[in-house]
Amino acid sequence: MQVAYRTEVGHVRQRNEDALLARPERGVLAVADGLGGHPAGDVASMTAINSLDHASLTGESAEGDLRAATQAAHEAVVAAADEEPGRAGMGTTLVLTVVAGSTARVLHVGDSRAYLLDDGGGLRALTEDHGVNGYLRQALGLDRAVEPDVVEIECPAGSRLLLCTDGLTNMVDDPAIADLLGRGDAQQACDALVEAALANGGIDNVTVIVLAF
Ligand SMILES: [Mn+2]
Repeated sequence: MQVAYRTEVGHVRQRNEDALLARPERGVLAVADGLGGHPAGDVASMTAINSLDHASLTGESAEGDLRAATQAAHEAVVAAADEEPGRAGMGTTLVLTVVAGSTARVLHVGDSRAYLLDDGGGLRALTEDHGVNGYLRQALGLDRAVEPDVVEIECPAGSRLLLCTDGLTNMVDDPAIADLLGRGDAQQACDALVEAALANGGIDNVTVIVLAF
């Protein structure tokens, strides 16, 4: 498995409120998007990512382990929000995957997404948005229960798994994502996706992780 990742602030935003976790040696990868319009989105996404990094997840982690780690990350964001008045209401999306061999479990909360590109070029969405950024039905850190969706998928040789924030999907449509995700090696595909988001306006932070099987 080959892994590439990249995050960019884009052309408009002052800060990058996206964060990512890349522990390919453990088979653990994630992206998080601090909520636009909320204070301290960068603190929220980084707090969630740091919590997940310390959750002892591996590629073998079961669905219950992913849910428990996500609940802990949610509680960490809530606790961080309580530390300073300026952080009230902060939150973050999450897409988390653990990979062992050709099997991946994907968990998500919010409107960051995962896609699988098969070796024939077919693109399949693995996530269904929980609302849109700023109007999310659920996100880590908000004052409501978090009920992540979890799927388990097979990633055959030649397939590619994409994790990304809405800074990609609001700028690049699915047919273009399918085309760019299949290009070159994992790093070339990752760069092509990020550069397309920037070329199309780059109005939001953009974060992309590509896993090539
Ligand atoms: Mn975003």
